[in-house]
Amino acid sequence: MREEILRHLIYTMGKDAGHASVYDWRMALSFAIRDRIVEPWFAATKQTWEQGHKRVYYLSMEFLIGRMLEDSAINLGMRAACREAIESLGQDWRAVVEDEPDAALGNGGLGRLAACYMESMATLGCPGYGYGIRYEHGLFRQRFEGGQQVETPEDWLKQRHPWEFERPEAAYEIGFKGGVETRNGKTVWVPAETVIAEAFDMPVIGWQGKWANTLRLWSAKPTTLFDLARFNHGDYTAAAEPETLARTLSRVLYPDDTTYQGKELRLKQEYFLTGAALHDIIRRHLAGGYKLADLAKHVAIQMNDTHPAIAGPELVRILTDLYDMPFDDAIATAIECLGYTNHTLLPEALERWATYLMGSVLPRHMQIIEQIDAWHLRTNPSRPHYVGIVKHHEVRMGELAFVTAHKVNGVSALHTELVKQNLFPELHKLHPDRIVNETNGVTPRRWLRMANPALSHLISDTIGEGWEADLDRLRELELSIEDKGFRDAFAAAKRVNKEALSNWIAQTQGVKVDPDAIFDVQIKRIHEYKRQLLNILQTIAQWHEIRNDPTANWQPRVKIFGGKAAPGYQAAKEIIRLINDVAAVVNDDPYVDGRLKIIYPPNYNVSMAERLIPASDLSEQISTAGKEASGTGNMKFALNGALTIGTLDGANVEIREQVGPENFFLFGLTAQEVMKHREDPEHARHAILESQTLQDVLQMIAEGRFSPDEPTRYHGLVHNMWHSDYFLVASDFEAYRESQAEVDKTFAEPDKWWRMAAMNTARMGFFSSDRAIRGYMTDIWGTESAL
Ligand code: DL6
Repeated sequence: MREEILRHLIYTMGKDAGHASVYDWRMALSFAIRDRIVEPWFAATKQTWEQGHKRVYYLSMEFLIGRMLEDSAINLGMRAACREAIESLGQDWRAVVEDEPDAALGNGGLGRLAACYMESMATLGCPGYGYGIRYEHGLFRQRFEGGQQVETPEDWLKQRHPWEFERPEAAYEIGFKGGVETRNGKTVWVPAETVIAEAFDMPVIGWQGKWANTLRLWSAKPTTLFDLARFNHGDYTAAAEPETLARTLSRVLYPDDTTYQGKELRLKQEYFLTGAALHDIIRRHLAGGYKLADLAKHVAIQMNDTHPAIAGPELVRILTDLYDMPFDDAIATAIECLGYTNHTLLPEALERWATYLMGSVLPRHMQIIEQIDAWHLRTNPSRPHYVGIVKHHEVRMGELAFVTAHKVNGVSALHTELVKQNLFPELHKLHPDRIVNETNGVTPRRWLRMANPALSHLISDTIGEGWEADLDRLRELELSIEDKGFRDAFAAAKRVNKEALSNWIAQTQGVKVDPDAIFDVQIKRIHEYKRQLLNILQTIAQWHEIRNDPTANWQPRVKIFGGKAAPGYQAAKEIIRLINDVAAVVNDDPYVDGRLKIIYPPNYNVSMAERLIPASDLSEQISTAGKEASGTGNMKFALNGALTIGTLDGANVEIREQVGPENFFLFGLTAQEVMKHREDPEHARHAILESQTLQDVLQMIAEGRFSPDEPTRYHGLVHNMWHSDYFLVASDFEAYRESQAEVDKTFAEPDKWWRMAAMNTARMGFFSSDRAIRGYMTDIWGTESAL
């Protein structure tokens, strides 16, 4: 490795060791690692061609991959060798690893799931491609100014990206707008605008380097580079217009995962990805010498949420308009190929496009959508009149995805039931075998082996090697849990991580925290349904109690928050500000004397999660029941030995079943109770009147205790708590507080706590993304491992 790093430093980076920066060393190391990936990558691609394996195509607007260097080294079994080599060259391993910017090509859970699934597909030898967009700017960077979120553009591509290969030969023309004509009896879409989608490939290497797949990201380029006539007339800005317009398509990731905005650019991005992917899929299929009638034998296409749901109409268009397949055969082929994963029930997140917009941006697709809708009604005459793809001048993308897919899946057992009962009840009745459940999973390679070396070593020392690819084996740890030596070692591993995190907090946030305190962590997007507000209200209550009785034996706590709010989401931004305002008061309060600290490091991202999760004692999964489709952070925490305080929501339900109810702090209303509660328009007022503590907390906020410079700052928030409180913060407040008291009590009994924590790690095998991908392979894709 040392030689290879030096070779790349000199011949790829053009630097000598005496003048190289950390960046140069990181690049040289990355290229040296990448070299080792290329061979298994070629071999896997070759085998897939030669043996005619069915390929899976995972279409997603988001792939939140984070950093690649250490992850790749681990999967190749080369972390130690890389570290040794780079240190022998006088470089600091962590500094080199941490020099890599996060590839933040996603908002949150949906995008991170796509990244975990790519890694698991490679680990399991499931031949496949991920298709996404190579956003020039990923999710915005977050700063705090006066406690308020400020967004600045993210620019991960400012530096060279060593993990990708540009493929100028893999480029497709993608059209928009224009009209539909009939020429020689054939329907022809004549677009008015075109751009080029150019491929950039990243190899995705599986565990132990046995298989590698491709993540193919599309970048937009203009069809006409330059308007020379305008340039010659001196109109330089206008001359560059075609280029600027085209590049806009892959310029930025939409920074909102919970509200659908109906923006033309977003629809264009969705079609840009989907159109390019489908052309590529068909080209590869035909190049393999197969017939289009056999497409579904060789191709499975997964739509990650409705964002690529234009895939159904696009595939029908390609098959009918370009290859003359009759409509009925085309729709049957499309359905056989396509699967649709639903990731949310939130009505505001369900995509619906105005028919005028769809008809103007994709006129031929609009016709085909209507044709599919009519075909579906014709073949399902009992379909109620209010059900359908096109209703009230809108195209409902959920219904479109449902109708054009042979399987529709939810992402946790509870969520899948709610998809059946509440989201698509009528379509479910018509197609009772279509909806299936595939509970989410996370890759243990990144989220345990890489992020938590201390615990990983303990696991390997206890049960031997190999658990990374067979996570159910963690159950073997249960045999050691009665052993005090093992529990001490488990606690010691956590302590190492907590010390490292405390040092990082001191360096970056300038706050000293006690590593013996409970590290209580809520990291995720800021949203009302995720209820960071409930957490901070309980924190205020705790602060108030400490102040009232400063000499009591309080269990020290560090409350850690992390997460971004969508730039236009005012209510979420107000919660961020409140957390920061409360932190400013609590952290400096001499009465508290360090027993309660609130830390909110800005710009939460994948690499921050890798730092925080292994050091956490308590995982906050406190969404209003029925709102969180699954969650995946909840899995990462429990796997790393944090105990969960949570509601019966999303995958929390299954986590609790797996780890045992005695190893989980449950509180709050169930999804059914939530619906019942909402029937009472006064639910918030009643709940507040029943809790003196909550009244006191709201009173303090309203009086400006945390915003002395502007006492009225949170009047709106407090008013909303009394009079609306859609997410039932007040109704769950007392139950949450009691559960938090139980956490304190349990933490004070280390023997009990570490038994519970170790039990969590031991019983989380089910949540490996390998199990999830195996489920997709059998239930949805009909594919087998090529290994
Ligand atoms: O399935 C991945 C992830 C789930 O774990 C989260 O519970 C869910 O909120 C998220 N969904 C989305 C889509 N839009 N919204 N909201 O990001 O998917």
